[in-house]
Amino acid sequence: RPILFFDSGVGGLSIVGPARAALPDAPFVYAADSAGFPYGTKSEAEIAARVPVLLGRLAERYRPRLIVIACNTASTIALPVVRAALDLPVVGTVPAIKPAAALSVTRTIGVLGTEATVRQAYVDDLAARFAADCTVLRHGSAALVEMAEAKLHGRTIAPDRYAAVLDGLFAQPGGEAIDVIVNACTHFPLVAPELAAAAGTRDIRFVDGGPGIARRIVHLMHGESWAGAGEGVAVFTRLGPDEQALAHALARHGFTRMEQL
Ligand code: DGN
Repeated sequence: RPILFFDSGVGGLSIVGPARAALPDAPFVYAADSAGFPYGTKSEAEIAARVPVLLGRLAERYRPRLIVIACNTASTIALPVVRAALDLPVVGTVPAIKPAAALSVTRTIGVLGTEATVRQAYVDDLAARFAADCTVLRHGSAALVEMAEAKLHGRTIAPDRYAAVLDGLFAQPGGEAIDVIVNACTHFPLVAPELAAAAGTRDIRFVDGGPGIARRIVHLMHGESWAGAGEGVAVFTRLGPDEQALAHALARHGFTRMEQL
């Protein structure tokens, strides 16, 4: 039985990377709600209604041992509803504010996510619990999600568009002092080199939830063994030419079969 990863688009691949490195023999299913993409501009009610239904159907079809919601937007909004609806372990992805607070020297942290994620009370709670002595500035960017998707489709994006996204943090009052940025959307580590280049001469460290989630998965899967060789299936809620165009990027992550839900 596989480990199932879920995101609205290709962002969850940034979680799959470290997870696969930690558990190379485990079979993985990657599920993308391409018909519902993007989540960042949807309402809380829409996301809370949509995600548990899709995960229920996916759980029925693929019988996973574990579900990883590899999407900050869906996790910060729908994690409790999903856990209540499903009878299997569910790991969520939430903004890596705790590791960011451990790293920040200036005690000023930037949180870069979708518009939906950055306005969640969940983020206030994380900031209050783990970064109480820090200034936590937030910026929601739908554009950066689209840019990461475009990159995986093999399209080129002008570098100044990345700089414009980061300015959404740096241009805020106090933003000049930011020394750590939380990539609080799973799409964003996919454009890590572009973001680092856009930060220019600023000394910024970027953190995300991937490594922590990989450790959590290893912990939950402790003692499980797999006979196979880590085969991967990618499943989409809509499987058109746009999704087919991702075949290369998916194959690089070990997903060699594509299916429609
Ligand atoms: N990758 C998702 C996240 O981590 O929030 C959301 C992307 C989107 O659908 N806008």
